[in-house]
Parts: sequence; C-alpha cells; structure tokens
Amino acid sequence: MLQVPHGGPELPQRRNLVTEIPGPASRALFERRLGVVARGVSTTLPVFITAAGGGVLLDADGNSLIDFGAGIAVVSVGNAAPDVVSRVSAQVAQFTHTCFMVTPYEGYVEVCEQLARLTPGEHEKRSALFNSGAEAVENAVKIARHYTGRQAVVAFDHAYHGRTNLTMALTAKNMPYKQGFGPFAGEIYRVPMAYPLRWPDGPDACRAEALSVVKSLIHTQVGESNVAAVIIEPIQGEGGFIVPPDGFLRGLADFCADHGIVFIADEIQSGFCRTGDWFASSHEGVVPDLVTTAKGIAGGLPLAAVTGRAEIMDAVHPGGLGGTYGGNPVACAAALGAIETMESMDLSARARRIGDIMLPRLRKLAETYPVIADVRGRGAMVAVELTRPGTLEPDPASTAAVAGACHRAGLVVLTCGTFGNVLRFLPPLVIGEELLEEGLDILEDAFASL
Ligand code: PLZ
Repeated sequence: MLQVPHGGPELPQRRNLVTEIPGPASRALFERRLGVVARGVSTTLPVFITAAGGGVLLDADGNSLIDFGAGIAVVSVGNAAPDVVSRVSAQVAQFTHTCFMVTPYEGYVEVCEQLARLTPGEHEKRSALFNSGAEAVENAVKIARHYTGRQAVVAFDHAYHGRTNLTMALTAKNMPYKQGFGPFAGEIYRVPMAYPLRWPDGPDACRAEALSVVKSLIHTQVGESNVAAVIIEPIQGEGGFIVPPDGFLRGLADFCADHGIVFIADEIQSGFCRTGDWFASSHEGVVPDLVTTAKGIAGGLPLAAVTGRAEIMDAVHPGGLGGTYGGNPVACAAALGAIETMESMDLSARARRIGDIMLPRLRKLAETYPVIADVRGRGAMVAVELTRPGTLEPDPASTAAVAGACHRAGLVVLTCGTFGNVLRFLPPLVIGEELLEEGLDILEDAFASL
C-alpha cells in the first residue's frame, strides 16, 4: 500500500506518471465498482483519487495528474483548501447537524449574508440554502411561480439545469440526461439560444435576431402574462460553454422586467469567480431577480442556494421552502472558508489571468488545427468547439480522441456540448502558471496526435 499524503496546496504541484493511465490499482478498483455501483453513474477518467490540491490530483497508483476539471467547476479554491479544511474540521467537531428548520445556527445566516453581499444588485435580498444545483433550480421555479401566480417557465436550447424531474424538463439535451426518464414536468417552453457560432445569419446578427425570436415565441406560443420565469445560464455550461453576444442577457432581463416575469440566472457553473467576476451576469451589469448557485460556493461540500429580491423570496409562506439537510452546518462552514479564500487570494483576478493565458494559446492552436471551429469563454471557463474543418458539422470523435490523449498523458479535461464536440477547461483558480502551461502543452500534443 502506498503512503497517501495529505491533499491541499502543499501537495507537490507537478505532473508525474509512474504507471499507464489508469494504472493497476485504479483498474482493480474499477473492477470492484462494476459489481456494486449502478451502471448509469458513469466515469470520465477511471483513475481513483487519493489526494488532491492546487492544480493536481493524486491517484491510487501514485500518479499525479494535472486538473483542468476542478470536479466540474467545484473546487475553484483548490481541493482541500486550507480555509475550507480548518473551518470544516472545527464545525465537524462542534456539531454536524441540527436541521436549520428545527434549531438554527449562525453559519447558515452568515452564508446568506455573504450571498446578499456578493450577488449582483444593491437591493434587499433573501436566500434559501439547499444541497445541490438541481434542488436550487427547482426551488427558484417554485418561488417564481408562487410569487407571480403564473405557471409557464421558459428555458433555452442547450440549457442544463439538472437531473431531477423538473430540471430534466428544463435541460435541453436528451442523451444521456433524459432518455427513458419521462414523463417530464409540464409548462416548460423552449426557445433558441443566442449561440454565435451556430446562428444561421452569423454571429453579428445573433444578438438582435435571437432576442427577437425569443420574444416572439413567448408572445405567440405562451403569452407573456402566463410566464412565471425565464431561466438562463449566463454562460451555458454542459451545453457547450456558449457565451451569448453582449446585450443578449440585458435584453432578456429588460423584457422580463417589462412583463412581470422573474428573471432567473443559473450561475451554478459560472458563479463564484469562475468567469473573472463574482458572477457572470455582472459582465453585462445584469441584475437577475433570482440567482441559483452551487458548485464553487463551498469548495467541494454540497451546498446550493437561491438568492433574490426580498419581495419575491418572501412571497412564499413560512414552511414552504426547506429540506432536512439544506444549509447543513458543515457545508456552510465550507462555504465561509471558500468565500474567504476567494477574497483573500482575489480569485476573480486569478480567473481573468487564467483566461489571458489560455485563450491566446487556444486561438493559436485553432490556426494550426482547422478542426477547432471556435475558441470561447471568459476567465477560467474556456472551451474549444470541434467540427469537420470548414463546416459546422460537429466532430465528437476527434473531441473524444483529444480528451483521451490528454487523459493518457495525465491531464484531466472534460468534454461537453449538445453534440459532444466541445472540450472545456475549468482549472482550479489556484492552479500554478507552470502547471497551466504544461497542461496546454499536453493539449497541443493531443491535437498533433489526431
Ligand atoms: N445548473 C448550470 O452546470 C450541474 C452536471 C454534471 P447539480 N452541472 C454538472 C452531471 O452530468 O450531472 C449544473 C449546472 C447548471 C444546474 C446544475 C445541476 O447541479 O449540483 O449537479 O444538481
């Protein structure tokens, strides 16, 4: 048995492969999982992790891999971040659970204070805490329906909002998320997303035309006065890291305000410094009525929130929102540690710096490899979209091949996109620049090997 070191930033920040990937210990663990873990829960890269920190993951064979995934945009502050570990350890030793709805505790209130301070807008706010992103989205919809007395919810092409019944209905992509899992929740209406690369009349026409199509569809097919909420990811995540043109979100928010529709920004993937600001909505100065957060908020512990205008949030009767574990004290302690880290290390600036390093290198790569049709993203939420050269025909096979080559070389990258043809990069915001550059070198080699 290998001696397993502690995780956190002290873990040697280097890539070091001592076996093939996955190695024998990981392969043996994978065999074990086959006999007991449901097949529906899949794995991107079957290396079993024993410690992690900064920009590296250590596996059961002693390999040290570079992390460009951050557990799907969760450990922005790094794995086992010291402020998270110390606050969580202290909280675990005090008490682990009381249920906030039974006998409350200060940590929950403190997290809500931080959310009121950090989310866009200076208005009076309230928050409710939950366990997962999907649960936050479900509750945002509940709140918007209760407040407006309306039922319809408008979501976008390429949207991802979760895997529960209501959030599956909001999620656009069938495979693997929805196939065979219906019937889905009703009163969900889908409209086109402003997707510059794939907008029929080209990226320059995208903002104005997309806004006009969305408004027209809502008017003709739903009726503005029936719409409780419009929900959008300010930068779409699972759907392909789609960055709408400047002005699109603002146009939507204004439309919602004009018609008494609750504008929900799903910042679960894009929030908490990921895009170089506390929230991606802020890039355009958009102030959503409700914001859903999860992932980066708590450095790896399960916590999610709905934060929004006091009058909307407080429209719900006492007892109308909750759950046994929502805002668990340990998760709240983690969130307070994560937020402290984001501020003390100015992780928004680090995210912008990551983007400044990655985007030019990826654009250069796109000049060499015409399979890269688009380079996009903001801050440390960056992606390349692969197509058959000179066309918009998605190329998921090359995408999988590049990801596989990266994995074998010890770089954890993730794919996404409605067509499975997007490579996305979400490093922990604390990753060192040498490691970041080394990861990009590996990516370059992977494209060269296509
Ligand atoms: N909203 C914008 O990105 C989660 C999903 C991974 P949960 N994205 C990762 C997978 O395949 O299940 C996500 C998101 C946005 C909502 C969610 C849902 O968050 O915490 O996974 O429920």
